[in-house]
Amino acid sequence: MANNLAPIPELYVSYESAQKLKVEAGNLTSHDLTPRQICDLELLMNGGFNPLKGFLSEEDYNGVVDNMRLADGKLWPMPITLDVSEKMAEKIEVGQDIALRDQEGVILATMTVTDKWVPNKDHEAEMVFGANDSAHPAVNYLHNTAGKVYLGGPVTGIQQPVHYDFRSRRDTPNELRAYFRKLGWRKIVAFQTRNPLHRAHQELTFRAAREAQANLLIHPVVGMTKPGDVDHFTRVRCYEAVLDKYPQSTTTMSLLNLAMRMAGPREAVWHGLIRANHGCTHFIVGRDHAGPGKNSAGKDFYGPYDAQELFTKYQSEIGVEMVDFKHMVYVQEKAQYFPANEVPEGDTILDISGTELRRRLREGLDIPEWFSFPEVVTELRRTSPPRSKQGFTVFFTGFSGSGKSTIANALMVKLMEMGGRPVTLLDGDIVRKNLSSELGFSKEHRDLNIRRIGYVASEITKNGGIAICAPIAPYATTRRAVREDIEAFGAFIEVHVATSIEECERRDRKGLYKLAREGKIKEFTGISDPYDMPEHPELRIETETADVDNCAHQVILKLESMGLIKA
Ligand code: PPS
Repeated sequence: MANNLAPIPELYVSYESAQKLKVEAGNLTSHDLTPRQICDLELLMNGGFNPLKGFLSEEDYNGVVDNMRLADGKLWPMPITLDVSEKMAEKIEVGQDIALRDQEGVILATMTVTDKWVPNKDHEAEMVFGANDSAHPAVNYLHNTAGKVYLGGPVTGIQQPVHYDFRSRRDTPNELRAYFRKLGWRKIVAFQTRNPLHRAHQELTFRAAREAQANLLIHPVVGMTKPGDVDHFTRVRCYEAVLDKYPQSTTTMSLLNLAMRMAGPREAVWHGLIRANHGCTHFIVGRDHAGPGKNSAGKDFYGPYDAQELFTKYQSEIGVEMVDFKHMVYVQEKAQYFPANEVPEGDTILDISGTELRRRLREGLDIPEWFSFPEVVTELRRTSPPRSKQGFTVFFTGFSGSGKSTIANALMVKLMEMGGRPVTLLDGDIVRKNLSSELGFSKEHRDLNIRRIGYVASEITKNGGIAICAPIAPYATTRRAVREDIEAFGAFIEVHVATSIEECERRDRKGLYKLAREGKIKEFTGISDPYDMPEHPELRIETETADVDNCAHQVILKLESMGLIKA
Protein backbone atom coordinates (compact mmCIF):
# COMPACT_ATOMS: atom_id res chain seq x y z
CA MET A 1 0.00 0.00 0.00
CA ALA A 2 1.48 3.37 -0.98
CA ASN A 3 -0.07 6.67 -0.11
CA ASN A 4 -2.05 9.19 -2.04
CA LEU A 5 -0.76 12.46 -0.68
CA ALA A 6 -3.18 14.82 -2.40
CA PRO A 7 -4.69 17.30 0.07
CA ILE A 8 -7.86 16.24 1.86
CA PRO A 9 -10.86 18.52 2.41
CA GLU A 10 -10.83 20.89 5.37
CA LEU A 11 -13.82 22.75 6.77
CA TYR A 12 -12.09 26.14 6.98
CA VAL A 13 -13.18 29.09 4.91
CA SER A 14 -10.62 31.55 3.44
CA TYR A 15 -8.96 34.10 5.71
CA GLU A 16 -11.07 36.97 4.31
CA SER A 17 -14.34 35.05 4.68
CA ALA A 18 -13.34 34.01 8.19
CA GLN A 19 -12.83 37.64 9.22
CA LYS A 20 -16.29 38.53 7.88
CA LEU A 21 -17.93 35.48 9.38
CA LYS A 22 -16.39 36.16 12.75
CA VAL A 23 -18.04 39.57 12.90
CA GLU A 24 -21.41 38.16 11.80
CA ALA A 25 -21.13 35.23 14.21
CA GLY A 26 -20.81 37.70 17.08
CA ASN A 27 -24.62 38.06 16.93
CA LEU A 28 -25.36 34.33 16.96
CA THR A 29 -26.32 32.22 19.95
CA SER A 30 -23.05 30.86 21.31
CA HIS A 31 -22.03 27.52 22.67
CA ASP A 32 -18.91 27.43 24.86
CA LEU A 33 -17.08 24.29 23.84
CA THR A 34 -15.83 21.85 26.46
CA PRO A 35 -12.15 20.76 26.31
CA ARG A 36 -13.19 17.52 24.59
CA GLN A 37 -15.36 19.30 22.05
CA ILE A 38 -12.47 21.64 21.21
CA CYS A 39 -10.29 18.61 20.41
CA ASP A 40 -13.08 17.11 18.28
CA LEU A 41 -13.71 20.37 16.48
CA GLU A 42 -10.03 20.80 15.62
CA LEU A 43 -9.92 17.39 13.95
CA LEU A 44 -13.24 17.98 12.21
CA MET A 45 -12.03 21.28 10.78
CA ASN A 46 -8.57 20.16 9.70
CA GLY A 47 -9.74 16.96 8.02
CA GLY A 48 -8.45 14.61 10.72
CA PHE A 49 -12.03 13.25 10.98
CA ASN A 50 -12.63 13.22 7.21
CA PRO A 51 -15.28 12.33 5.85
CA LEU A 52 -17.20 14.06 8.68
CA LYS A 53 -18.36 17.55 7.81
CA GLY A 54 -19.57 18.50 11.25
CA PHE A 55 -20.97 17.08 14.47
CA LEU A 56 -23.06 14.00 13.71
CA SER A 57 -26.69 14.32 12.70
CA GLU A 58 -29.17 12.01 14.45
CA GLU A 59 -29.26 9.66 11.46
CA ASP A 60 -25.47 9.47 11.24
CA TYR A 61 -25.29 9.01 15.01
CA ASN A 62 -27.71 6.09 14.96
CA GLY A 63 -25.75 4.43 12.17
CA VAL A 64 -22.42 4.98 13.91
CA VAL A 65 -23.69 3.68 17.24
CA ASP A 66 -25.42 0.62 15.80
CA ASN A 67 -23.22 -0.39 12.84
CA MET A 68 -20.15 1.85 12.81
CA ARG A 69 -21.47 3.44 9.60
CA LEU A 70 -22.60 6.92 8.62
CA ALA A 71 -25.96 7.27 6.90
CA ASP A 72 -24.21 7.17 3.50
CA GLY A 73 -22.63 3.82 4.40
CA LYS A 74 -19.09 5.05 5.08
CA LEU A 75 -17.18 3.44 7.93
CA TRP A 76 -17.03 5.60 11.10
CA PRO A 77 -16.85 3.95 14.53
CA MET A 78 -17.00 6.85 17.00
CA PRO A 79 -19.90 9.19 17.72
CA ILE A 80 -18.56 12.74 17.37
CA THR A 81 -21.41 14.61 18.97
CA LEU A 82 -22.02 18.10 20.27
CA ASP A 83 -23.55 17.55 23.68
CA VAL A 84 -25.19 20.52 25.40
CA SER A 85 -27.23 21.10 28.54
CA GLU A 86 -31.04 21.07 28.39
CA LYS A 87 -30.97 24.77 29.22
CA MET A 88 -28.73 25.51 26.24
CA ALA A 89 -30.80 23.24 23.97
CA GLU A 90 -33.97 25.17 24.81
CA LYS A 91 -32.40 28.31 23.31
CA ILE A 92 -31.69 26.62 19.98
CA GLU A 93 -34.06 25.85 17.10
CA VAL A 94 -33.29 23.43 14.30
CA GLY A 95 -32.21 25.42 11.25
CA GLN A 96 -30.42 28.05 13.31
CA ASP A 97 -26.69 28.90 13.02
CA ILE A 98 -24.73 28.95 16.27
CA ALA A 99 -21.24 30.18 17.13
CA LEU A 100 -18.82 27.68 18.68
CA ARG A 101 -16.44 29.39 21.07
CA ASP A 102 -13.36 28.22 22.96
CA GLN A 103 -13.05 28.68 26.70
CA GLU A 104 -11.77 32.25 26.33
CA GLY A 105 -14.75 33.14 24.12
CA VAL A 106 -12.89 33.10 20.77
CA ILE A 107 -15.21 32.01 17.93
CA LEU A 108 -13.63 28.98 16.27
CA ALA A 109 -16.49 27.95 13.99
CA THR A 110 -20.16 28.25 13.23
CA MET A 111 -22.55 25.34 12.97
CA THR A 112 -25.89 25.10 11.23
CA VAL A 113 -28.03 23.03 13.55
CA THR A 114 -29.84 20.43 11.48
CA ASP A 115 -30.64 18.06 14.34
CA LYS A 116 -31.42 18.27 18.03
CA TRP A 117 -32.26 15.17 20.02
CA VAL A 118 -32.02 13.43 23.37
CA PRO A 119 -29.82 10.36 22.89
CA ASN A 120 -30.24 7.05 24.60
CA LYS A 121 -26.94 7.13 26.45
CA ASP A 122 -27.31 3.67 27.96
CA HIS A 123 -27.60 2.26 24.46
CA GLU A 124 -24.65 4.36 23.24
CA ALA A 125 -22.53 3.04 26.11
CA GLU A 126 -23.46 -0.58 25.40
CA MET A 127 -22.87 -0.36 21.68
CA VAL A 128 -19.81 1.89 21.48
CA PHE A 129 -17.94 0.98 24.65
CA GLY A 130 -19.28 -2.54 25.08
CA ALA A 131 -20.79 -1.99 28.53
CA ASN A 132 -22.87 0.57 30.35
CA ASP A 133 -20.36 0.62 33.20
CA SER A 134 -19.11 3.90 34.64
CA ALA A 135 -15.73 2.33 35.44
CA HIS A 136 -15.09 2.99 31.73
CA PRO A 137 -13.79 6.57 31.51
CA ALA A 138 -15.83 7.38 28.38
CA VAL A 139 -19.03 5.91 29.86
CA ASN A 140 -18.40 7.92 32.99
CA TYR A 141 -17.95 11.00 30.79
CA LEU A 142 -21.10 10.20 28.85
CA HIS A 143 -23.27 9.97 31.95
CA ASN A 144 -21.62 12.43 34.31
CA THR A 145 -20.00 15.13 32.17
CA ALA A 146 -21.69 15.25 28.75
CA GLY A 147 -24.89 17.28 28.38
CA LYS A 148 -28.26 15.56 27.97
CA VAL A 149 -29.04 16.86 24.46
CA TYR A 150 -27.06 16.44 21.24
CA LEU A 151 -26.90 18.99 18.44
CA GLY A 152 -25.82 17.97 14.95
CA GLY A 153 -24.98 19.82 11.78
CA PRO A 154 -22.28 20.97 9.38
CA VAL A 155 -19.45 23.13 10.68
CA THR A 156 -17.83 26.12 9.01
CA GLY A 157 -14.29 26.56 10.30
CA ILE A 158 -13.13 30.06 11.17
CA GLN A 159 -9.86 29.43 12.97
CA GLN A 160 -7.86 26.63 14.56
CA PRO A 161 -7.93 26.31 18.34
CA VAL A 162 -4.97 28.19 19.73
CA HIS A 163 -2.06 26.20 21.17
CA TYR A 164 0.82 27.90 22.92
CA ASP A 165 2.84 24.75 23.52
CA PHE A 166 4.98 22.79 21.04
CA ARG A 167 3.55 24.73 18.08
CA SER A 168 6.15 23.52 15.62
CA ARG A 169 5.33 19.91 16.52
CA ARG A 170 1.62 20.17 15.71
CA ASP A 171 0.59 19.39 12.14
CA THR A 172 -2.72 19.24 10.35
CA PRO A 173 -3.31 16.22 8.08
CA ASN A 174 -2.50 18.38 5.05
CA GLU A 175 0.69 19.71 6.62
CA LEU A 176 1.86 16.15 7.27
CA ARG A 177 0.87 15.07 3.78
CA ALA A 178 2.87 17.97 2.33
CA TYR A 179 5.84 17.04 4.52
CA PHE A 180 5.77 13.40 3.39
CA ARG A 181 5.44 14.52 -0.22
CA LYS A 182 8.39 16.84 0.12
CA LEU A 183 10.59 14.13 1.61
CA GLY A 184 9.39 11.53 -0.89
CA TRP A 185 8.03 9.26 1.85
CA ARG A 186 5.63 6.83 0.16
CA LYS A 187 5.09 4.41 3.02
CA ILE A 188 4.65 5.63 6.55
CA VAL A 189 4.01 3.57 9.69
CA ALA A 190 2.21 5.54 12.40
CA PHE A 191 2.73 4.80 16.06
CA GLN A 192 -0.06 5.95 18.36
CA THR A 193 0.89 6.51 21.99
CA ARG A 194 -0.28 8.13 25.22
CA ASN A 195 2.71 6.99 27.28
CA PRO A 196 6.36 7.93 27.47
CA LEU A 197 8.54 5.90 25.10
CA HIS A 198 11.15 3.58 26.56
CA ARG A 199 13.74 1.40 24.84
CA ALA A 200 11.24 -1.39 24.11
CA HIS A 201 8.97 1.04 22.24
CA GLN A 202 11.89 2.44 20.32
CA GLU A 203 12.91 -1.10 19.31
CA LEU A 204 9.44 -2.15 18.28
CA THR A 205 8.67 0.97 16.26
CA PHE A 206 12.04 0.75 14.55
CA ARG A 207 11.40 -2.93 13.70
CA ALA A 208 7.86 -2.20 12.51
CA ALA A 209 9.16 0.44 10.13
CA ARG A 210 11.92 -1.85 8.90
CA GLU A 211 9.51 -4.74 8.30
CA ALA A 212 7.10 -2.57 6.36
CA GLN A 213 10.06 -0.90 4.60
CA ALA A 214 8.51 2.34 5.58
CA ASN A 215 9.29 5.58 7.36
CA LEU A 216 8.06 6.09 10.86
CA LEU A 217 5.69 8.68 12.29
CA ILE A 218 5.59 8.88 16.08
CA HIS A 219 2.09 10.29 16.50
CA PRO A 220 1.35 10.80 20.19
CA VAL A 221 -1.98 11.99 21.48
CA VAL A 222 -1.76 15.28 23.34
CA GLY A 223 -5.46 16.14 23.52
CA MET A 224 -7.14 14.08 26.20
CA THR A 225 -5.93 10.65 27.26
CA LYS A 226 -6.74 8.36 30.15
CA PRO A 227 -7.15 10.12 33.52
CA GLY A 228 -3.95 9.63 35.50
CA ASP A 229 -1.62 9.47 32.47
CA VAL A 230 1.70 11.32 32.46
CA ASP A 231 0.92 14.88 31.32
CA HIS A 232 1.64 15.63 27.68
CA PHE A 233 4.24 18.32 28.40
CA THR A 234 6.47 15.78 30.09
CA ARG A 235 5.76 13.15 27.46
CA VAL A 236 6.65 15.43 24.55
CA ARG A 237 9.98 16.30 26.18
CA CYS A 238 10.56 12.54 26.54
CA TYR A 239 9.60 11.86 22.90
CA GLU A 240 11.99 14.55 21.73
CA ALA A 241 14.80 12.78 23.56
CA VAL A 242 13.91 9.41 21.96
CA LEU A 243 13.64 10.88 18.48
CA ASP A 244 17.43 11.27 18.39
CA LYS A 245 17.81 7.50 18.81
CA TYR A 246 16.39 6.60 15.39
CA PRO A 247 18.55 6.53 12.27
CA GLN A 248 18.59 10.02 10.84
CA SER A 249 15.77 11.10 8.52
CA THR A 250 13.83 7.85 8.85
CA THR A 251 11.50 9.08 11.55
CA THR A 252 9.48 12.12 12.47
CA MET A 253 7.14 13.09 15.27
CA SER A 254 3.92 15.07 15.19
CA LEU A 255 1.43 15.79 17.97
CA LEU A 256 -2.21 14.84 17.57
CA ASN A 257 -4.79 16.88 19.48
CA LEU A 258 -7.19 13.98 19.76
CA ALA A 259 -9.52 13.38 22.70
CA MET A 260 -9.26 9.62 23.19
CA ARG A 261 -12.24 7.60 24.38
CA MET A 262 -10.34 4.44 25.41
CA ALA A 263 -12.80 2.42 23.35
CA GLY A 264 -10.44 -0.47 22.52
CA PRO A 265 -11.47 -2.14 19.23
CA ARG A 266 -13.63 0.71 17.93
CA GLU A 267 -10.96 3.16 18.95
CA ALA A 268 -8.32 1.24 16.97
CA VAL A 269 -10.45 1.49 13.81
CA TRP A 270 -10.98 5.19 14.50
CA HIS A 271 -7.25 5.72 15.05
CA GLY A 272 -6.57 3.97 11.74
CA LEU A 273 -8.98 6.25 9.84
CA ILE A 274 -7.40 9.31 11.47
CA ARG A 275 -3.91 8.13 10.44
CA ALA A 276 -5.08 7.47 6.88
CA ASN A 277 -6.25 11.09 6.82
CA HIS A 278 -2.79 12.13 7.97
CA GLY A 279 -1.21 10.42 4.96
CA CYS A 280 -0.02 7.21 6.67
CA THR A 281 -0.09 3.79 5.04
CA HIS A 282 0.52 1.57 8.06
CA PHE A 283 -0.55 1.63 11.67
CA ILE A 284 0.80 -0.24 14.67
CA VAL A 285 -1.93 -1.93 16.72
CA GLY A 286 -0.89 -3.66 19.90
CA ARG A 287 -2.24 -5.86 22.60
CA ASP A 288 -5.15 -4.11 24.34
CA HIS A 289 -4.99 -1.05 22.07
CA ALA A 290 -6.57 2.01 23.78
CA GLY A 291 -7.71 -0.20 26.65
CA PRO A 292 -9.71 1.47 29.44
CA GLY A 293 -8.50 -0.83 32.25
CA LYS A 294 -10.78 -2.93 34.42
CA ASN A 295 -14.56 -2.80 34.64
CA SER A 296 -16.44 -2.53 37.93
CA ALA A 297 -16.24 -6.29 38.39
CA GLY A 298 -12.44 -6.17 38.10
CA LYS A 299 -12.34 -7.71 34.59
CA ASP A 300 -10.87 -6.24 31.40
CA PHE A 301 -13.44 -4.48 29.23
CA TYR A 302 -12.05 -6.00 26.03
CA GLY A 303 -10.09 -9.08 25.07
CA PRO A 304 -6.38 -8.40 24.45
CA TYR A 305 -6.62 -8.94 20.68
CA ASP A 306 -10.17 -7.62 20.02
CA ALA A 307 -8.72 -4.42 18.59
CA GLN A 308 -6.45 -6.26 16.17
CA GLU A 309 -9.35 -8.47 15.05
CA LEU A 310 -11.72 -5.61 14.38
CA PHE A 311 -9.01 -3.65 12.62
CA THR A 312 -8.19 -6.59 10.35
CA LYS A 313 -11.86 -6.96 9.46
CA TYR A 314 -12.14 -3.35 8.27
CA GLN A 315 -8.57 -2.86 7.09
CA SER A 316 -9.33 -2.27 3.40
CA GLU A 317 -11.97 0.32 4.22
CA ILE A 318 -9.76 2.04 6.75
CA GLY A 319 -7.13 2.43 4.08
CA VAL A 320 -4.09 1.66 6.23
CA GLU A 321 -2.42 -1.67 6.84
CA MET A 322 -2.13 -2.97 10.37
CA VAL A 323 1.31 -3.80 11.73
CA ASP A 324 0.87 -5.87 14.83
CA PHE A 325 2.74 -4.71 17.85
CA LYS A 326 5.21 -7.20 19.19
CA HIS A 327 5.78 -7.33 22.89
CA MET A 328 9.51 -6.62 23.19
CA VAL A 329 11.53 -7.93 26.12
CA TYR A 330 15.15 -7.46 27.11
CA VAL A 331 17.32 -10.55 27.02
CA GLN A 332 20.07 -10.23 29.56
CA GLU A 333 22.58 -12.66 28.01
CA LYS A 334 22.34 -11.02 24.59
CA ALA A 335 22.08 -7.48 26.02
CA GLN A 336 19.39 -6.63 23.49
CA TYR A 337 15.65 -6.57 22.87
CA PHE A 338 13.78 -9.48 21.26
CA PRO A 339 10.11 -10.02 20.46
CA ALA A 340 8.81 -12.09 23.39
CA ASN A 341 8.16 -15.10 21.11
CA GLU A 342 11.71 -15.12 19.70
CA VAL A 343 13.68 -15.24 22.94
CA PRO A 344 16.49 -17.85 22.71
CA GLU A 345 15.72 -20.81 24.92
CA GLY A 346 17.05 -20.64 28.47
CA ASP A 347 17.93 -16.95 28.27
CA THR A 348 16.92 -14.53 31.02
CA ILE A 349 14.17 -12.03 30.29
CA LEU A 350 14.13 -8.66 32.03
CA ASP A 351 11.03 -6.51 32.03
CA ILE A 352 9.66 -3.66 34.14
CA SER A 353 5.89 -3.16 34.21
CA GLY A 354 4.21 0.25 34.20
CA THR A 355 3.24 -0.22 37.85
CA GLU A 356 6.80 -1.13 38.81
CA LEU A 357 8.13 1.88 36.91
CA ARG A 358 5.75 4.19 38.79
CA ARG A 359 6.82 2.62 42.09
CA ARG A 360 10.49 3.17 41.29
CA LEU A 361 9.85 6.78 40.33
CA ARG A 362 7.78 7.35 43.47
CA GLU A 363 10.40 5.89 45.73
CA GLY A 364 13.36 7.39 43.88
CA LEU A 365 14.76 3.92 43.04
CA ASP A 366 17.10 3.01 40.21
CA ILE A 367 15.67 2.71 36.69
CA PRO A 368 18.19 0.70 34.67
CA GLU A 369 19.60 1.90 31.35
CA TRP A 370 18.48 -1.27 29.57
CA PHE A 371 14.91 -0.22 30.34
CA SER A 372 14.90 3.44 29.36
CA PHE A 373 17.07 6.23 28.03
CA PRO A 374 18.71 8.38 30.71
CA GLU A 375 17.21 11.55 29.18
CA VAL A 376 13.70 10.05 29.48
CA VAL A 377 14.27 8.98 33.08
CA THR A 378 15.56 12.45 33.95
CA GLU A 379 12.40 14.04 32.48
CA LEU A 380 10.15 11.62 34.33
CA ARG A 381 11.97 12.22 37.58
CA ARG A 382 11.57 15.96 37.12
CA THR A 383 7.77 15.59 36.95
CA SER A 384 7.46 12.71 39.41
CA PRO A 385 9.99 13.43 42.12
CA PRO A 386 10.24 10.80 44.85
CA ARG A 387 7.53 11.00 47.48
CA SER A 388 9.88 12.66 49.95
CA LYS A 389 10.00 15.65 47.59
CA GLN A 390 6.35 15.73 46.47
CA GLY A 391 3.64 17.90 47.96
CA PHE A 392 0.95 16.30 50.10
CA THR A 393 -2.16 17.12 52.14
CA VAL A 394 -2.94 16.07 55.70
CA PHE A 395 -6.69 16.34 56.12
CA PHE A 396 -7.95 16.26 59.71
CA THR A 397 -11.64 15.60 60.25
CA GLY A 398 -13.64 15.32 63.47
CA PHE A 399 -16.21 17.02 65.67
CA SER A 400 -15.95 20.63 66.78
CA GLY A 401 -13.66 20.69 69.81
CA SER A 402 -12.17 17.29 69.03
CA GLY A 403 -8.66 18.72 68.97
CA LYS A 404 -8.15 19.01 65.19
CA SER A 405 -6.80 22.57 65.25
CA THR A 406 -4.50 21.97 68.21
CA ILE A 407 -2.97 18.83 66.69
CA ALA A 408 -2.78 20.50 63.26
CA ASN A 409 -0.87 23.42 64.78
CA ALA A 410 1.56 21.10 66.54
CA LEU A 411 2.06 19.15 63.32
CA MET A 412 2.71 22.32 61.38
CA VAL A 413 5.41 23.39 63.80
CA LYS A 414 7.07 19.98 63.71
CA LEU A 415 7.09 19.96 59.90
CA MET A 416 8.48 23.49 59.80
CA GLU A 417 11.22 22.46 62.19
CA MET A 418 12.19 19.71 59.73
CA GLY A 419 12.17 22.20 56.82
CA GLY A 420 12.35 21.41 53.11
CA ARG A 421 8.79 22.22 52.05
CA PRO A 422 6.48 25.17 52.69
CA VAL A 423 3.65 24.34 55.09
CA THR A 424 0.17 25.94 55.01
CA LEU A 425 -2.48 25.43 57.66
CA LEU A 426 -6.08 25.65 56.44
CA ASP A 427 -7.84 25.53 59.78
CA GLY A 428 -11.66 25.43 59.88
CA ASP A 429 -12.08 28.73 61.69
CA ILE A 430 -9.38 30.53 59.68
CA VAL A 431 -10.87 29.39 56.38
CA ARG A 432 -14.32 30.47 57.41
CA LYS A 433 -12.94 33.92 58.22
CA ASN A 434 -10.88 34.36 55.05
CA LEU A 435 -12.25 32.14 52.28
CA SER A 436 -15.82 31.28 53.24
CA SER A 437 -17.04 34.20 55.31
CA GLU A 438 -20.41 34.29 53.54
CA LEU A 439 -21.18 30.60 54.22
CA GLY A 440 -23.33 29.04 56.91
CA PHE A 441 -23.67 25.41 58.02
CA SER A 442 -26.26 23.94 55.65
CA LYS A 443 -25.12 20.82 53.78
CA GLU A 444 -24.70 22.86 50.62
CA HIS A 445 -22.59 25.50 52.34
CA ARG A 446 -20.46 22.97 54.23
CA ASP A 447 -19.77 21.16 50.95
CA LEU A 448 -18.79 24.38 49.25
CA ASN A 449 -16.52 25.22 52.15
CA ILE A 450 -14.78 21.85 51.98
CA ARG A 451 -14.47 21.97 48.19
CA ARG A 452 -12.77 25.36 48.52
CA ILE A 453 -10.36 23.98 51.10
CA GLY A 454 -9.76 21.02 48.79
CA TYR A 455 -9.06 23.28 45.85
CA VAL A 456 -6.51 25.36 47.74
CA ALA A 457 -4.90 22.21 49.18
CA SER A 458 -4.68 20.64 45.72
CA GLU A 459 -2.90 23.71 44.38
CA ILE A 460 -0.47 23.63 47.31
CA THR A 461 0.08 19.90 46.80
CA LYS A 462 0.59 20.35 43.07
CA ASN A 463 3.27 22.93 43.73
CA GLY A 464 5.22 20.75 46.13
CA GLY A 465 4.00 22.18 49.44
CA ILE A 466 2.35 20.64 52.48
CA ALA A 467 -1.28 21.56 53.14
CA ILE A 468 -2.73 20.81 56.57
CA CYS A 469 -6.52 21.09 56.62
CA ALA A 470 -8.56 20.97 59.81
CA PRO A 471 -12.28 21.40 59.11
CA ILE A 472 -15.07 19.26 60.54
CA ALA A 473 -15.81 17.98 56.98
CA PRO A 474 -18.79 15.90 58.10
CA TYR A 475 -19.75 14.33 54.75
CA ALA A 476 -17.95 11.26 53.41
CA THR A 477 -18.80 11.95 49.74
CA THR A 478 -17.30 15.43 49.92
CA ARG A 479 -14.18 14.12 51.64
CA ARG A 480 -13.85 11.53 48.89
CA ALA A 481 -14.22 14.17 46.16
CA VAL A 482 -11.51 16.28 47.80
CA ARG A 483 -9.30 13.21 48.06
CA GLU A 484 -9.68 12.58 44.32
CA ASP A 485 -8.79 16.19 43.48
CA ILE A 486 -5.68 16.07 45.61
CA GLU A 487 -4.49 12.59 44.69
CA ALA A 488 -4.04 13.81 41.11
CA PHE A 489 -1.02 15.71 42.46
CA GLY A 490 0.20 14.00 45.60
CA ALA A 491 -0.71 12.02 48.68
CA PHE A 492 -3.84 12.65 50.71
CA ILE A 493 -3.69 11.57 54.34
CA GLU A 494 -7.05 11.55 56.06
CA VAL A 495 -6.67 11.77 59.83
CA HIS A 496 -9.76 11.13 61.88
CA VAL A 497 -9.53 12.90 65.21
CA ALA A 498 -11.80 10.39 66.90
CA THR A 499 -12.72 12.24 70.07
CA SER A 500 -16.22 11.13 71.00
CA ILE A 501 -19.08 13.59 70.90
CA GLU A 502 -19.57 13.09 74.66
CA GLU A 503 -15.97 14.10 75.35
CA CYS A 504 -16.20 17.11 72.98
CA GLU A 505 -19.35 18.22 74.75
CA ARG A 506 -17.78 17.69 78.16
CA ARG A 507 -14.78 19.84 77.15
CA ASP A 508 -16.98 22.41 75.33
CA ARG A 509 -14.02 24.75 74.93
CA LYS A 510 -15.95 27.39 73.00
CA GLY A 511 -19.25 26.96 74.84
CA LEU A 512 -20.90 26.02 71.52
CA TYR A 513 -22.30 22.65 72.63
CA LYS A 514 -24.25 24.33 75.42
CA LEU A 515 -25.73 26.77 72.90
CA ALA A 516 -26.47 23.92 70.50
CA ARG A 517 -28.29 21.98 73.23
CA GLU A 518 -30.30 25.09 74.04
CA GLY A 519 -31.19 25.32 70.34
CA LYS A 520 -29.41 28.65 70.05
CA ILE A 521 -27.09 27.24 67.36
CA LYS A 522 -28.91 25.24 64.73
CA GLU A 523 -27.50 22.38 62.61
CA PHE A 524 -24.66 21.73 65.05
CA THR A 525 -22.53 18.76 64.02
CA GLY A 526 -23.03 15.75 66.28
CA ILE A 527 -25.96 17.35 68.10
CA SER A 528 -28.44 18.40 65.44
CA ASP A 529 -26.51 17.70 62.25
CA PRO A 530 -24.91 14.47 60.92
CA TYR A 531 -21.26 13.40 60.89
CA ASP A 532 -20.20 10.43 58.71
CA MET A 533 -17.46 8.57 60.58
CA PRO A 534 -14.48 8.00 58.26
CA GLU A 535 -14.41 4.30 57.44
CA HIS A 536 -10.86 3.94 56.18
CA PRO A 537 -8.82 6.98 57.19
CA GLU A 538 -5.05 6.69 56.80
CA LEU A 539 -4.86 7.36 60.55
CA ARG A 540 -7.29 7.48 63.46
CA ILE A 541 -6.20 9.38 66.56
CA GLU A 542 -7.70 8.80 70.00
CA THR A 543 -7.14 12.06 71.87
CA GLU A 544 -8.58 10.83 75.11
CA THR A 545 -5.54 8.70 75.85
CA ALA A 546 -2.71 10.73 74.29
CA ASP A 547 -1.45 14.30 74.68
CA VAL A 548 -1.18 16.76 71.77
CA ASP A 549 2.53 16.18 71.22
CA ASN A 550 1.97 12.45 70.97
CA CYS A 551 -0.97 12.88 68.58
CA ALA A 552 1.10 15.07 66.24
CA HIS A 553 3.93 12.56 66.50
CA GLN A 554 1.59 9.78 65.34
CA VAL A 555 0.97 11.78 62.18
CA ILE A 556 4.71 12.29 61.68
CA LEU A 557 5.26 8.52 61.99
CA LYS A 558 2.51 7.90 59.45
CA LEU A 559 4.08 10.36 57.01
CA GLU A 560 7.44 8.64 57.47
CA SER A 561 5.97 5.21 56.85
CA MET A 562 4.45 6.50 53.61
CA GLY A 563 7.83 7.82 52.47
CA LEU A 564 6.59 11.41 52.48
CA ILE A 565 9.16 12.63 54.98
CA LYS A 566 12.53 11.22 55.89
CA ALA A 567 13.35 10.32 59.47
S1 PPS B 1 -17.53 22.33 58.10
O1 PPS B 1 -18.73 21.54 58.43
O2 PPS B 1 -16.39 21.47 57.86
O3 PPS B 1 -17.78 23.24 57.00
O4 PPS B 1 -17.22 23.19 59.39
P1 PPS B 1 -15.91 24.08 59.66
O5 PPS B 1 -15.63 24.97 58.51
O6 PPS B 1 -14.80 23.20 60.10
O7 PPS B 1 -16.35 25.01 60.81
C1 PPS B 1 -16.59 24.50 62.03
C2 PPS B 1 -16.36 25.55 63.12
O8 PPS B 1 -17.45 26.47 63.11
C3 PPS B 1 -18.05 26.57 64.41
N1 PPS B 1 -19.49 26.32 64.23
C4 PPS B 1 -20.09 25.15 63.94
N2 PPS B 1 -19.61 23.87 63.79
C5 PPS B 1 -20.50 22.91 63.49
N3 PPS B 1 -21.82 23.10 63.32
C6 PPS B 1 -22.34 24.35 63.45
N4 PPS B 1 -23.64 24.56 63.26
C7 PPS B 1 -21.46 25.43 63.78
N5 PPS B 1 -21.63 26.74 63.97
C8 PPS B 1 -20.43 27.27 64.23
C9 PPS B 1 -17.31 25.61 65.30
O9 PPS B 1 -16.60 26.43 66.19
C10 PPS B 1 -16.31 24.85 64.43
O10 PPS B 1 -14.98 25.01 64.88
P2 PPS B 1 -14.02 23.79 65.35
O11 PPS B 1 -12.66 24.30 65.14
O12 PPS B 1 -14.34 22.58 64.50
O13 PPS B 1 -14.37 23.60 66.76
